[in-house]
Amino acid sequence: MKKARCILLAALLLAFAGCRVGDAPAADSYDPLIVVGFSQVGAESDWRRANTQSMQEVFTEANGYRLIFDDAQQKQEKQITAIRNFIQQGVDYILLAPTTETGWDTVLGEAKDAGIPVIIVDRMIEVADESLFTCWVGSDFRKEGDIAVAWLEKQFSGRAVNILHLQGNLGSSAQLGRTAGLDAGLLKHEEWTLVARESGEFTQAKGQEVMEGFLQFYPEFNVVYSENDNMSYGAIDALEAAGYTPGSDVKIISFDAARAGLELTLDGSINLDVECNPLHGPRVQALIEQLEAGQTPPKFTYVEETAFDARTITQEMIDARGY
Ligand code: GYE
Repeated sequence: MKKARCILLAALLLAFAGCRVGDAPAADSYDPLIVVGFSQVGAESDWRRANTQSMQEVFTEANGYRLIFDDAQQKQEKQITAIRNFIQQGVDYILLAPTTETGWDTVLGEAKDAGIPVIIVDRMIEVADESLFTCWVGSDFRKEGDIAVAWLEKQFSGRAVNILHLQGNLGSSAQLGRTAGLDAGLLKHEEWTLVARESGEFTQAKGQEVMEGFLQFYPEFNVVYSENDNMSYGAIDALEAAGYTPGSDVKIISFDAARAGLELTLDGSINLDVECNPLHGPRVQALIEQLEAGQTPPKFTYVEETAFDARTITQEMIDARGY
């Protein structure tokens, strides 16, 4: 039995011990639910919203859980505060979708001292001591970058590639992996040039703003490598307003494969959308069930992913997806 329930049970027993006949404790003072505190990055993208929804759908009272949800608005300090609050509340599990990879050692040390297992979701963390978290489930972001680069190689086969690069939040695994994939491609191909690179913070508004800035300074490009769909939506708007035809005179590579991203792929504005699956709720639930049963789940679970090419995508493929 986990800590929150133990504390509640102890309180209940004390209440029984001290009360007179007729002083029955409140029926709900023993909490049979598994209490999970989830520190979410924010609500910056379609991916993120689908991820939040997936977690909220699974961690319900009907399923035996009480979910304490915290939106950190893309700020690591807010996540650290949220984790400290979860520790104070004596939750059974802490779920963390981390903003950045580094900076977690102290607060996760506090969770460990309190005996609360920590499950990392989506992005990865870098800590000196890996016993600070129980397990992780998420995507192989470097592999996603490699998929995009392999597509570019095939598409351009030796012709000049001039790339405008919209990065995600700097220091997040999704940014680091997707950028590392592109950097490896740039090293391998001397006919590829990185024209400009800047973070669009994974949002549509910032993606548009950064692309508008690029367009003022860099007229020579034929590829936009945008590290998520929302930035791609913004970039496409900026390109169209400047008279370009995204998907045709500029190839657009995007990541996530959210519904709206796939619709833009179907209509040809995005040329390749590399999948990043946000439906982690059931995966995390399975990990908790294993822990509750006294088993040791795998330390790292990578989700299988694919990519959608504008030339082969169909409406049925879009409809078959849950987000
Ligand atoms: O690609 C982006 C989101 O960490 C995989 O974060 C996630 C990324 C996703 O904001 O849209």
